[in-house]
Amino acid sequence: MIESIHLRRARIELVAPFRTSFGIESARELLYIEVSGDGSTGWGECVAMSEPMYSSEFVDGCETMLRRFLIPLVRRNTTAESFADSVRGIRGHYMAKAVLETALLDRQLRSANSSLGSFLGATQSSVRSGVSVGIQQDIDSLIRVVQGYIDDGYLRIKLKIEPGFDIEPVRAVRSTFGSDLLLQVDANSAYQLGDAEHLARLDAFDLLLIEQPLPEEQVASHAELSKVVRTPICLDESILSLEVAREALDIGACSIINIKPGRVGGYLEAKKIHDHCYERGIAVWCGGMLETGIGRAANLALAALPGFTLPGDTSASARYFRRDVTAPFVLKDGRIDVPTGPGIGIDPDPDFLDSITHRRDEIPLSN
Ligand code: OSB
Ligand code: MG
Repeated sequence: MIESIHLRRARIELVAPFRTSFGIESARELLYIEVSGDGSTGWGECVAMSEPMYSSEFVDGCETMLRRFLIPLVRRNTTAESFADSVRGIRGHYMAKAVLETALLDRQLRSANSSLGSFLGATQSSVRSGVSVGIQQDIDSLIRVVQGYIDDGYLRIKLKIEPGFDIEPVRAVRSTFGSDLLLQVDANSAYQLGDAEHLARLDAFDLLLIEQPLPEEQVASHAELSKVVRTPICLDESILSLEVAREALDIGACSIINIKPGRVGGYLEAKKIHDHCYERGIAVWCGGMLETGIGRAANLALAALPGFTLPGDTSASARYFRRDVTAPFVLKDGRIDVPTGPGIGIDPDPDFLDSITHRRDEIPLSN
């Protein structure tokens, strides 16, 4: 039985500013939901960023959604599954739904002494890690940053690109590190279909994939683009549900999917997308949203499912933060262990978390 729900707001500095085609982040605004009952507390971490630049969601908007529409749906006997059913009529707001569903799921799994990995169907005890490299000032800096990550042991490099920082940086990284480096790019929607010939120049560099070249809404344009560009197209922002994933694959808009549980409303939907892709033989990988240890732990459980055949953006804690809110996730031979304890399998350090928290409110349950 659920006894209480708390909403926590915190902020943590990144080790280095992270620049993408949509903006620069130097700190992560955090929203956690804590659901307690039967002696366990379940945790959810909201993936929304402070501004609506990656997607239409943003963290203050998620807080409003949670307070006004989502938390009021929770009863003492609500489960992650019944919550997912009850929010079907609410359009959008996937990141707000996901944080609460995840906290509910974590609590019920902790109470049942079952790990998120075994609940989801994980088949691997550790996962291969890639790293997402922000846009740098110049190519020399980019080469230095990539070298550092390769030295750390990352098994795959993803370069953020935008018009004006694309062909030459990719060429430089490929020629510096050689043809064995697993390399891919992420445009975060920065191009238009008219840029197809330009993007086709990336075909020369043997990339694993191009992630989300065109705007979120332009799913069909990605199918057109894929007739001009030979490099596989992977969708991130566009994939908001199993239905979109199915249709995108049906029309040839992508051949690979980046699954981010927060973007699709939670781990239950993320698993459905994985299962669908697995049946169709479509490769998936687990994306990231600069999560702290709470969100990272849950992503690692998902990334351990058998269809996650490409290294994910599931990097080590040290890639993001000087100190994480949980015990740090570390890279061992390019891999990170999947937590095995009940629920997400890890707890935050209460004193450190409190030290970065600026607000924590109990939200009364409806009955
Ligand atoms: O598009 O994958 C993305 C971070 C924030 C928002 C969107 C994206 C990203 C990343 C970094 O690429 C992923 C990570 O390391 O967590
Ligand atoms: Mg992306």
